Amino acid sequence: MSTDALDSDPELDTLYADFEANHLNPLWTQLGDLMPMVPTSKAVPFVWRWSTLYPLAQRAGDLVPVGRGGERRAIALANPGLGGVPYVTPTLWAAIQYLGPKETAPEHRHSQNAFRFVVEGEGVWTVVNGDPVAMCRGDFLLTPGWNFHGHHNETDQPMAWIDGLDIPFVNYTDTGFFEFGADGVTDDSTPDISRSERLWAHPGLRPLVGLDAKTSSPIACYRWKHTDAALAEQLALEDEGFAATVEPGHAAVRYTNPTTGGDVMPTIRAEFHRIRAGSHTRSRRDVGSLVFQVFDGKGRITLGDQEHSVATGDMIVVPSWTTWSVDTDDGIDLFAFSDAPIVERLHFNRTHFPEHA
Ligand code: GTQ
Ligand code: FE2
Repeated sequence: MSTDALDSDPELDTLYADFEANHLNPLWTQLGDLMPMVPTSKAVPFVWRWSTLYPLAQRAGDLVPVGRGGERRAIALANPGLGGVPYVTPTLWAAIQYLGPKETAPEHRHSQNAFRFVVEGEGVWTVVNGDPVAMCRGDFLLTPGWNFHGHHNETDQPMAWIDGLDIPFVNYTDTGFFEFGADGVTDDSTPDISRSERLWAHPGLRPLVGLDAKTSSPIACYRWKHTDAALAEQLALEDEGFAATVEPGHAAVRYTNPTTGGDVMPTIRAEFHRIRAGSHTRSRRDVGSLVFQVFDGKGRITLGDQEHSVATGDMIVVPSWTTWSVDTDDGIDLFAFSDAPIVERLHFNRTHFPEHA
């Protein structure tokens, strides 16, 4: 049926008006928007510079107190395509969080799953269910849903880090709960290693008190020395002629839940990629959205048909089905997180490798 021939039919106009009056909406006038041929995100590819993010967080630190009610001095990356909502993609939240000298962000818990990644600085402990966890450069920390957590800065220096959460997904699905906890933190001690790590973070060794499969990883913090060593060894093995890298000059690891071997949390995947000087990644696009933070080094990331030079701290969003690749003259370390666990669990995952490059 062609709809064009019916365009100036007054009876049809009345039908559409009656649809509207009765809260009905026809498929045929909007099929392309409702069911596009390929994922067509409203989110756009975009880069936030650390040199922009950090000074703005610092100014917030000077002007805005942190405490009960507002809860966190966190400033969300708002994707320019999403109409001003504080979402980096339709499913993911990314923010820079800043805590001044001796400041405390009070305890609370929520359904939303959260992680922290530290690109520079130290001196903050995040207390997760009463377990103080030191935050240091290169560390990847978890706060899975419904765990009480608060943050406190023990030092005379401010500290900033990035947060990733599934806030947009939880809002879209109306699945979120939230509770306030202690006004301070329940344990203000400052151990180098958390109890969670002492129990769980020994390679390939599982405590017999924890043989049940857990929804989220029980490892509160994945320390930089382990991530760095894993990547360095992949590249060293490649040099020695052994198959260890995902592609030439590209070492990569995924953070996993040791009780399942799967992703660290039900909604968020996290990985770390190291690309050797003079190497590049193969162009690809995937269903689901992806965010990078440059941890070290510099390079270029191509997003669709646009190339961006990026350096330490910069954050990059790759919306669903956007072709991307990275190349570097000097070598680059990239932290990455995505909504892949949601996409894969629902069997919507697809990957496409465009020919060329
Ligand atoms: O640190 O608990 O960026 O609850 C957003 C929500 C951080 C946090 C965010 C949060 C937190
Ligand atoms: Fe929180």
